[in-house]
Amino acid sequence: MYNDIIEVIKSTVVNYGKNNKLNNMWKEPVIELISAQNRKLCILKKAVSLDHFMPHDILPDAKSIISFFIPFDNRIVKSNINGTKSSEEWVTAYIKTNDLIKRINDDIEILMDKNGYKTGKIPATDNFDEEKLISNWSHRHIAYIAGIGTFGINNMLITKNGCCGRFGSIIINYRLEKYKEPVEIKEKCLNKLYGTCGICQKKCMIQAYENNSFNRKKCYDKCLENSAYYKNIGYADVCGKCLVGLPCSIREP
Ligand code: B12
Ligand code: SF4
Ligand code: SF4
Repeated sequence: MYNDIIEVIKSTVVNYGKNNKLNNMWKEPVIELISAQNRKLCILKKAVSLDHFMPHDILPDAKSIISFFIPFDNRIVKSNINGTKSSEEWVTAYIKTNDLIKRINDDIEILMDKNGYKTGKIPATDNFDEEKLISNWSHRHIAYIAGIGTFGINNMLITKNGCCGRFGSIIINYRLEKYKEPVEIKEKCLNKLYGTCGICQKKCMIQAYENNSFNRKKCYDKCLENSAYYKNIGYADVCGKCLVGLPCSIREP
């Protein structure tokens, strides 16, 4: 079953791209499975908020969490470097990847259903409080716990394929025979490691990272500006200027 889960996610990415003629929009996904009883999950209430769900709040009989990262192709990342607006490619990648994640969730549900198991599905985004701008399910904190990456000073989770891409997570009541032993994942952000770099924060044209704290509201306003500008393509509250042209954009720095 483990292999089937990995295969379903990988093939959904490839087939969705082909069927929608998306010209290699994504690289191969990074996937990890952790136990729904993983002790590290207790950081969620502290690091995110007391309102953060636990796996059993989504699926009462939760046994495992599938965490995955879908990296954008280099072409999408490069397209967003210049200009003050997000590129059309970045906007399209956001819309299509959210839809792809929905498809992956559905395909995993079909696989689980066929084998007599249940699935708890979570959307890629838009599951956040409009006032606090915080979600009750943080995909990247789950990915951090699953060992997929570490947080950069731009808040992004940096994976072995960089930070440009999108995360998803799915809860299932299928238990693996054995989960990977938790390993301490090596810090990837150059600023956290050596006090150097810091390019990401300087890229923000509205100074959302001022005074060592992140101004979510300012950032959201910028994302809404892009969303209004590109409304003919679809809904995309994006920006991403502080993710591109960095040593950690497409690979581990
Ligand atoms: C709400 C939200 C927003 C809000 C608020 C963002 C924010 N930083 O809080 C707004 C609308 C402004 C926004 C903007 C963007 N978002 Co957004 N957003 C979300 C959403 C829905 C929830 C995030 C959340 O609630 N986080 C909880 C808060 C408390 O934590 P945090 O902001 O992540 O900050 C933590 C880290 O910095 C962490 N941290 C730092 N160091 C360390 C070390 C350790 C050990 C630990 C445990 C934690 C830690 O501590 C902070 C608190 O815990 C997620 C989807 C989801 N449901 O997960 C996407 C998501 C986070 N967004 C994403 C992206 C890409 C963006 C944008 C680039 C827009 C774009 N697509 O072009 C910008 C970037 C803004 C930024 N620099 O943070 C991606 C992130 C991809 C990645 N590589 O990490 C996500 C995961 C969507 C997805 N499905 O992939 N977003
Ligand atoms: S650009 Fe540099 S400082 Fe910013 S997150 Fe990446 S490695 Fe860290
Ligand atoms: S996403 Fe844009 S507005 Fe938000 S912090 Fe990054 S560069 Fe600034």
